[in-house]
Amino acid sequence: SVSPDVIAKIEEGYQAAPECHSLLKKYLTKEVVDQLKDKKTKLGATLLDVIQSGVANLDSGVGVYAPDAEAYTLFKPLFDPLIQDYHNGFAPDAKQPNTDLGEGKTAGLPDLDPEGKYINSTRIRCGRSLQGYPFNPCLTEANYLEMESVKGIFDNITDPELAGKYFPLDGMTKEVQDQLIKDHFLFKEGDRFLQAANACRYWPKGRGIFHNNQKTFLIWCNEEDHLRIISMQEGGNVGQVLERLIKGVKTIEKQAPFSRDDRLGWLTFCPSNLGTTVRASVHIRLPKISAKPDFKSICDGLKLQIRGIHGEHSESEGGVYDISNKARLGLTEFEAVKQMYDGIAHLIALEKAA
Ligand code: ADP
Ligand code: CIR
Repeated sequence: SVSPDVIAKIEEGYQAAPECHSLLKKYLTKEVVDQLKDKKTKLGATLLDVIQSGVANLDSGVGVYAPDAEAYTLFKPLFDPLIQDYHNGFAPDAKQPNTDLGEGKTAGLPDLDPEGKYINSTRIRCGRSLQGYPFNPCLTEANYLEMESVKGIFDNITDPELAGKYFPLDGMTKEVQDQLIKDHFLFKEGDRFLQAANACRYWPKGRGIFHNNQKTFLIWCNEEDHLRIISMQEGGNVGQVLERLIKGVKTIEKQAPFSRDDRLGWLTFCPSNLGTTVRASVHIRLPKISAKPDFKSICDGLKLQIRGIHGEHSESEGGVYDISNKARLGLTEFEAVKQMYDGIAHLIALEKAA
């Protein structure tokens, strides 16, 4: 059973949240606390593991993480309404459609900015969890090291466009690491949301990055998710970026079994990434419309999310915004990319007209 000490912390966490605007705050009601505070997953995770990041970081947008796959069902009374809110109304009885990455459809996504006036770069990423392993807070040091051995798969990536090398974080010079972060290729270090979720233990062990020579195809190992598979390049050619991602995902999934849930699709540590796990983004300059007070609500209406130039929780610099699809669950991978594509086409048309 759950120790009185942990229950006290859960109750304190509930009390401590009044001035914040996270989805955790919105859905962690007294009833939910009372219903869930005594529960433990088979691996021993409690409601405290779910909520502690959002309790420690009152500026969280979401505020919860799933310590293991079972948490999504055991702590349903918290996760279900939160998932429904984040993912555009995905109801408790809704089901993620079958995977459709968009093979054969990428020609329908011609360059969004052929003159190169607005878009600096385009990136599409997806996450995957290795079957048989829980998420960060439940992983042991030995697990991290075993899981990093997926790097063996990376040696079998022979397509000349994708082939590259794995660089472990452990032993990487600070200089190389900082440059990779600055250039938007590598995950940052010391994310306080992940740290408070117990997701950075044994760092940098088991963490690393694979990339091809051109750094247009990259795979993150054991940061927030077991794997993040990324395709990116300069300019606005979304079709090309997606084409490369599809090639990469298909190569890797032939060699590693990934965790998929019938209802929630591909499983991830953060509920905001469930389903397709796809975040398709552009780094874009829209000086006229982004200066207007209704810019955020226009993006909301187009189901787009705005981030700063160094990713989540960072600020815009030089008028460049990271704009992506917000929802990842309840639609196909191709539809998630298309949501970004259509929304950005609309924003560019507004900018031209302004
Ligand atoms: P994720 O996209 O994996 O959820 P972040 O929002 O933290 O995580 O972004 C990770 C990195 O990817 C950051 O350095 C961010 O600037 C970079 N990035 C995101 N979108 C683009 C893009 N369209 N072009 C270039 N870099 C990008
Ligand atoms: C937060 O709640 O702000 C962090 N835990 C990150 C949540 C993921 N954000 C998102 O919008 N996909």
